[in-house]
Amino acid sequence: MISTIKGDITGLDFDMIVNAANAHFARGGGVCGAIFAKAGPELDAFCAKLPKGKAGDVRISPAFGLPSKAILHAVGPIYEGTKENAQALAGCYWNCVAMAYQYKREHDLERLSLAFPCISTGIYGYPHEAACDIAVRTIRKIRSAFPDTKSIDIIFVCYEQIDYELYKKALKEL
Ligand code: AR6
Repeated sequence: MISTIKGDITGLDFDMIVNAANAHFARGGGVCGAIFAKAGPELDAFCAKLPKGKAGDVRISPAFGLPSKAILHAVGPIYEGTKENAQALAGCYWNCVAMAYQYKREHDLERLSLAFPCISTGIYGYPHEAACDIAVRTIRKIRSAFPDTKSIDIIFVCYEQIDYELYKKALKEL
């Protein structure tokens, strides 16, 4: 199942949530700030030990004070309008599904819910429509290349009305 809802990703109970992270995996603003605030200082301590990444990279951490099983920290690209930006954003979605699938297998789970925020569309300035298109296309692509990943339910959690409208439309067209 692929769905979209409007809301705060930290206020709902998903098996895994994705953080729109920075390359240092440090506490930031936006959804990153909200996740760190609710997860608590143990998340700062854990993330401080992670190796620095680049756009497209994803690291996993426990969820600490959040109800989820784990957090995936995806480094979105800072928007400059390049092809590399688009590839890195697609990489975030692809790598998150791949890591969630690996976690699901390791923990012998039948299904797993994976909630994404609209990575890069806030502080990092990615245009909403282009980012939505990349997110939905990448999820479709990995599900068709690796049908077993359909056991992961994808939820696009939109904080802003503009994103919610875009995702509703894109998912209807699937
Ligand atoms: N739940 C869901 N989505 C949210 C929430 C929330 N609680 N709060 C904001 N959003 P942003 P970026 C949406 O700026 O553009 C941080 O400082 C927001 O409306 O959080 O990837 C990091 O540490 C937007 O649609 O992330 C990095 O330095 C989306 O989340 C940098 O910002 C992403 O906006 C990353 O910038």
